[in-house]
Amino acid sequence: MVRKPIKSFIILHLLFLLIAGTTGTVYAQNAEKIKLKHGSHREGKRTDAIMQKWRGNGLGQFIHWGLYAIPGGEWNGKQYNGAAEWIRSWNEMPKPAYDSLIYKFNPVNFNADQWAAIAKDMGARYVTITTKHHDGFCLWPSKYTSYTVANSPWKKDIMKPLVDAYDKAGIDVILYFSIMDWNHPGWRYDIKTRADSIAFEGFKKFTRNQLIELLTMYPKAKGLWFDGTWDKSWIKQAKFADELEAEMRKLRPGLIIGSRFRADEYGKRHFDSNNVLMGDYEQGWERKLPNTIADVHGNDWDCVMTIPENQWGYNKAWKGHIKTSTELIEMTAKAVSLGGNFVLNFGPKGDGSIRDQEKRLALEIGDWMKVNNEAIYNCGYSGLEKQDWGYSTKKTRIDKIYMVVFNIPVSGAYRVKLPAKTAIAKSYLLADQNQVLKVEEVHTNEYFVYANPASQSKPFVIVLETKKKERSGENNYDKAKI
Ligand code: FHN
Repeated sequence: MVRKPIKSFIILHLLFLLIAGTTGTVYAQNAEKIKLKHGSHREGKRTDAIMQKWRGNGLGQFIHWGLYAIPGGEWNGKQYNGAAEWIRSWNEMPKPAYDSLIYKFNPVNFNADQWAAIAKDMGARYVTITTKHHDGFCLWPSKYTSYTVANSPWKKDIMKPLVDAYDKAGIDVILYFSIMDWNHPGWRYDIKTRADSIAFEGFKKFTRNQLIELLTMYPKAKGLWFDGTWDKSWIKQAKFADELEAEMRKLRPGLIIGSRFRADEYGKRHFDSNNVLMGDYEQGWERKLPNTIADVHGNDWDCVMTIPENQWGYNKAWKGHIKTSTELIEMTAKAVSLGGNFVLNFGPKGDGSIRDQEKRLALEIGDWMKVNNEAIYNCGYSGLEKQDWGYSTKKTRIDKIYMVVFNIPVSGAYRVKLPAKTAIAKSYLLADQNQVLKVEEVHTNEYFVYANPASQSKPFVIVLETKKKERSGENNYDKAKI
């Protein structure tokens, strides 16, 4: 009788310590937080429908297209290995020669519907297109500079047909925009003198005008993908960039902006001085993927990837390692398994056509996606321990786990460790749901799923339908231990 109140007291006391401990930590963390005017304005992921759609896209396409596609990495008969879209910055390339490429921009084979069809067949659900790369050449007829398509032999807007064609194909468009602009007289790497400061003020107005112009001209675009924001000059513009971001978001509610746009007042980029992500998703995964879920800190993210080693714009000579479709599919599966999207870059030629190798890869990826996209679209981190056979993904709010298999175990037995209180209800091949697979529980919550390895030459997907585990379910191994 006397022991009951004591027990309750202890429980209450423990509960108090627990709550006090937790909130204590929160207060401590808050106390340590730096007061920021221009840091992140949100903690945690966006929850609106537009962002949820973006999150579930899984696979995207990147397009780098501009004047650099005309030389394609070659100048004066010599092929250079650097990234083709950077050719203007090379010593060998005289700047006036590059800038006058505008008079050669006449992509007679450009067909926006064909580009969109290639992306659609590949299974891309969004596309990020360079409206303006570092060279400053605009693929839309901006009224704020003469360095645009309007003054090329082509004369016509490139962005409008692209936005319309991709949108018609059901592919969301994101506008790539380089803040760094080698063509604008006011742009500076750094601001060291009063003259720099005056020049850069003009450049800031120009940048703001162009961004508002883009959002106004292409209202179907879902977001902006910023680049060239690493220079000291831009990093010093925390207030301006923060206000501009707010202005753009007000103009276009739901607009998606990654973490590469602005720095906080201490010059911190991507993550502010309190380590909170700035923008709607992490944009730091360029030509690399995270390895574990811990690497992405609970944020949305996408990975942009080149097919060759480091060429974004069209380079006539693709040297070094060129990725295979299987590698690219594996990167897609890995990205989705870690809660991100995978965005594959294409660099169309100067005449507007897409190189054959890119078309072939897109087709191969598309063939795979047609059978297996259920494991990619609207999927994310499964919570399962990584196994050597490949990557697992999971649909949100549905009890299905997808095992995307890249390495077939010689035994034909695929190890799966499920969370506590979860069991496998049924397992089958995604490509052939009639092939129900044998499942064996070998330890508590640890299973072997058996699939016939001989018939598969491409990556394939095993589906696990899961259910709540019934209490009585002991397995042979556990019995042996008793
Ligand atoms: O310098 C650019 C590069 O040319 C390319 O556009 C990539 C794409 O993510 N971004 C920059 C490098 O980070």
